[in-house]
Amino acid sequence: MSLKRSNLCLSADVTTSSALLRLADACGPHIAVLKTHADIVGDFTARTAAALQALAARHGFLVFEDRKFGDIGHTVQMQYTGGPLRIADWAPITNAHIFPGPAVVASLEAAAAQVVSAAVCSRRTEITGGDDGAGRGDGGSDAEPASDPTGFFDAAVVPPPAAEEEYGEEHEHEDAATRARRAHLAAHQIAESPLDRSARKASVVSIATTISATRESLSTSPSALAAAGPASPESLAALGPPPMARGLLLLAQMSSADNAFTPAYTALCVAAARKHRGFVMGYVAQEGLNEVHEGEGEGENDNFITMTPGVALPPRGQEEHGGVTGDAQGQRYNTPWRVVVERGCDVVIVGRGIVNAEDPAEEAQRYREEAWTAYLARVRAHRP
Ligand code: 5BU
Repeated sequence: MSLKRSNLCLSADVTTSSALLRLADACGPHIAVLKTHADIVGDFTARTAAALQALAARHGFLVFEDRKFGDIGHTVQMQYTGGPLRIADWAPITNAHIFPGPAVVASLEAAAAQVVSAAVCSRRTEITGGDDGAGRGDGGSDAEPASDPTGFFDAAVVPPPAAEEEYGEEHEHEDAATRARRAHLAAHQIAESPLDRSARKASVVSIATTISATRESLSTSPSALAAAGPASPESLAALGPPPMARGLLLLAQMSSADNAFTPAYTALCVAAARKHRGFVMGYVAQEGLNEVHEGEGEGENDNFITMTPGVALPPRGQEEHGGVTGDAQGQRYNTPWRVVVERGCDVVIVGRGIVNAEDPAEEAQRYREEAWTAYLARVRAHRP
């Protein structure tokens, strides 16, 4: 965030892969996070995910799949790691409700740990084995995406012909990542998806299993910032690809009118977050929920990030007419200043305000400036 001077999350609520990738590429320089609803993208495949990861590494943003898990632990594990979307493979951030009980958090955490360790382990195996992936992953930029986002599919993930020829239906020809993934699926009794099978048939080498390994750093913690100051190609390159880590946001409050979230429920979310500080990175909420204790020995301070949807600015040039208050379907909007300075939120989530703009990149820049100005104002006033 500080490197890019951005606390903006773009909610890329579009229905095709090409629109998603085009938006991600155009707005990428202005955003810290890109939020997806993969299940509204009609042609979302592992290729879309891989292309998204390539863009995330190139522009230095994190991908947040707004899946809103809410089921028993066993089911959410399968939804997170399997099915047609394989969210855990490509989304460093996702979110969950805790209305089924706090076990949902522990279950997602265990699934994430397994996916991360399988990917890191398989990648290490590949590197040790000296495959052509050496030098990728940790800051590498193999298969540099083409400038046309729709062309990313081919450039980013389709392996060279030699690999295609080697690749067949037989499992013994699988690469290490695929074997690890298969073992993981077997351990969870999750069937290989049709997407996998067709991908294998099409000789696109284990896309779903190696995406993370090739597009995320093997490190599970962020690189130290190599440079301060505005983002530049050099400083972003020094940052490297996103670390191979997974984090969870708890849905503690919602933006929609007359929702059923009560203060008592929000308090349960805070309690669950505190029990899982290594996995829960924060909340989707309408206000900051951190408790900071003055002085030593007063208990562990909270350091959770608050990401806030329901944010919109008045149309450019019409600022004096006041803000947009909502849509016709219960959404309620606040300005970046209101949520960041007055309510203590950290990251503003903006969807239609940017997506429907004539020039989404220009509008993203406007939101970014407003939100970052508000963030600096709050931080400089030493407010939590
Ligand atoms: P909008 O176009 O800026 O209204 O989109 C907001 C996005 O944030 C959209 O993807 C919602 O699903 C998401 N959202 C929300 O609007 N309010 C909430 O409380 C939560 C998520 Br949680």
